Amino acid sequence: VKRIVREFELTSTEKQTVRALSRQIGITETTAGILFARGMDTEEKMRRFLAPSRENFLSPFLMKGMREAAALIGRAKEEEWRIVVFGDYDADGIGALSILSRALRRFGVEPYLYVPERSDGYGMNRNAIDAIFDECLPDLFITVDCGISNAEEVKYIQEQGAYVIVTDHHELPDILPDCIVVNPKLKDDYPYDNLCGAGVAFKLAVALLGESAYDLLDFCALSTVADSVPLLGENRDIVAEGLKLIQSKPRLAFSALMGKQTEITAQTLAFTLAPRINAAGRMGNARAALDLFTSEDEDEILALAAKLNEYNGERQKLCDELYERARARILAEGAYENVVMVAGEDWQSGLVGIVAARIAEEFSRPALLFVRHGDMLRGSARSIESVNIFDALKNCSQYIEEFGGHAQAAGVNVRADEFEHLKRALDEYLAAHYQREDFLPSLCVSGEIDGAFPDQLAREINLLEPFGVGNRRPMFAMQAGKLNANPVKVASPHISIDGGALDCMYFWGEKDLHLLRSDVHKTLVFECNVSKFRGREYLKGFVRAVVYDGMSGDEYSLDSFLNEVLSLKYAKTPATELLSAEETDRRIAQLRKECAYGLCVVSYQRERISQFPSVTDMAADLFSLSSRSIGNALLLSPTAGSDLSAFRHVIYLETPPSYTLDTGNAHVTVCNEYCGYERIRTLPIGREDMLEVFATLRSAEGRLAGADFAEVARNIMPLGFSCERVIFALAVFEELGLVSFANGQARIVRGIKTDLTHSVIYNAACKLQA
Ligand SMILES: [Mn+2]
Repeated sequence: VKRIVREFELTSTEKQTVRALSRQIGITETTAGILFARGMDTEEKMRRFLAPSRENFLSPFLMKGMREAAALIGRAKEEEWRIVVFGDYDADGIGALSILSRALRRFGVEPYLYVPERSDGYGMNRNAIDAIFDECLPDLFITVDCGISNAEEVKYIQEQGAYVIVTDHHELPDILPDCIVVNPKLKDDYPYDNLCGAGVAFKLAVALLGESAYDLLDFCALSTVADSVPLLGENRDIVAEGLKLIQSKPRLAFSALMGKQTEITAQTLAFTLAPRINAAGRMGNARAALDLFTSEDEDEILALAAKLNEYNGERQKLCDELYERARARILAEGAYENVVMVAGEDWQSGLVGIVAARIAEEFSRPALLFVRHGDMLRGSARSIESVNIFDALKNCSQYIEEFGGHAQAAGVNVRADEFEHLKRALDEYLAAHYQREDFLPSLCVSGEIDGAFPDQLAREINLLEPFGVGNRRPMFAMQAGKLNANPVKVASPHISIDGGALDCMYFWGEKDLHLLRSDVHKTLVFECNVSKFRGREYLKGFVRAVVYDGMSGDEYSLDSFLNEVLSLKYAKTPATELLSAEETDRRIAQLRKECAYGLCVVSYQRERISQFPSVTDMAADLFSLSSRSIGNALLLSPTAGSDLSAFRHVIYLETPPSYTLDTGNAHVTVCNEYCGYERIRTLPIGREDMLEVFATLRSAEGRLAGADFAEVARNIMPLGFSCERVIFALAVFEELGLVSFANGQARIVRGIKTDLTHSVIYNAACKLQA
């Protein structure tokens, strides 16, 4: 079950403030509310946010150490020192290297650039320093996007007679390097702490060159988005200005990476450009990305961009494989704790972070993926928004050799023999410090829309761009009943929803098609976009999720009956344990008390639930599970063939019409006191009964329209049969080839000779009636 949470709830005083601000600025109250919730609580802050600009840039000299750094570089130029810039292998580090190297060259010094590869580890290390001294005997080391934790290495460099300037943005360790340090997180007059490494390098570039360094903002924008720092404050100004630059005249390196994409937004930076730059480092060739961004040779740029595209394709493929392998192992080992932890022998260490993020989202819990190196496990932790994994690790540090990172992501090294201890400790810590709701997959909405989507609001949303961390594109909720939903074309997994208040697209919405079309009450969670076509503006919704309210129960009875009938086609017989209602109820209560994961309760009738006190407080999913998290779930009227194989317990509240669900190795329990197919059991299905329906259907040909058999039955209600009879007959006749169903229309196929006993559904139904 997915949870809908509101981005903000305003008190009545806040509402008044927001209303006043919305009038002063001339924006809708909804937009003003969103801005208010994101920290813009005065007119000035709101106006500044709505018009991001270089005018808002802060002076680099407010940053501690900046003047000294610029002065030392000035001296280095005078005295013709050899300078090394030492960076990092990710898109932030590469961007920072590109910015500072270009700025230095323009300033009049030619730097030697060093980018470590992932296998060397993050930050400075002695091997790299030795190699650099061997190669060019530098007089000045400048770090970008790293160095703040390298007090020892800095000392080591100084001992060899070179100066060091550390520029970084990471959290300050207890012991700072004893050299010139530029880091916005230092206590200084610089009011904004959230620049990325490239942002700090950009500030140094401005300190050296003044505003002529602004043509490097494209690199800075890319790194800012890639490093997942919040897109508020100065970062927002940087990204907005960088995007303008890329939109007006993209650098060849950028346009080559973008391929056919012409529209560029913060999303393009995040999902097209940054992954390609990062792919180079992940595939063990960060140097290629650096060369791409520092080269002036057109042919070389095109060749390197092609190479990065190739790396990215390879990276995607390897990630998909690693994900499948990790997921298979997780399911085999069972994911029943508040944390998902798994280790592999030959997994690629450059990819485990990406896959951990995917696993964390799918299972809606923090995920830690490790690669084994001898007795050590080196891994990446990724968390869900509501859980601070860094604090959790800190509290379990007695089982950890080494870790570092922040609330959402961390690197972790543990001894192999501490793996289980760490897992248990994390599980217990998370259970003690978080609520159950924190682990439910949630959707954050900024407002509720009923009726048409306001045009002004839609246009204002565009003013909130660029979107990213800390400033998400707002999602809205809309209540809906039965919807006109169809695949965009035959066999497409994408769904379009027409009519109603707003035309919507739902990518990969196939799984919810049944729910969308049925009468039950549900909530659509969607984003709204304005696009221009031939001078006209069009509003379109993009559905991100459909959430069944878990309550309404009587309107889907025909859809549910159709599911029951269709399930007869695929009967299996798993080993089951039969229990009385009382025993079933006790079992469920016990399992739920023991663990929040791994139990799926299945019922074919909503009304049944009131007979089991152990489940009445559970929110239900209808037709199919809305999440893959394996949290304890209640599933109503499951679609035939639904995959429940990840659960360890599946409990039916009634004898099901057939065992059609994929329960894998789960322990299957059935309450045999109730019947889950009462309607099939009492349906008139004698030969004569069936022929009667068939004759009538034949005479009604041309009127047999509907999205599925349940809807066809509803549409021809006046024919004098119950809908259940029509649904059952259509399903049987279709199986026998007497009815074909396509494009929302059932047709009678003539000239077929067959017999009812050739229908699996029919035979199964007869058996249920016997
Ligand atoms: Mn960084």
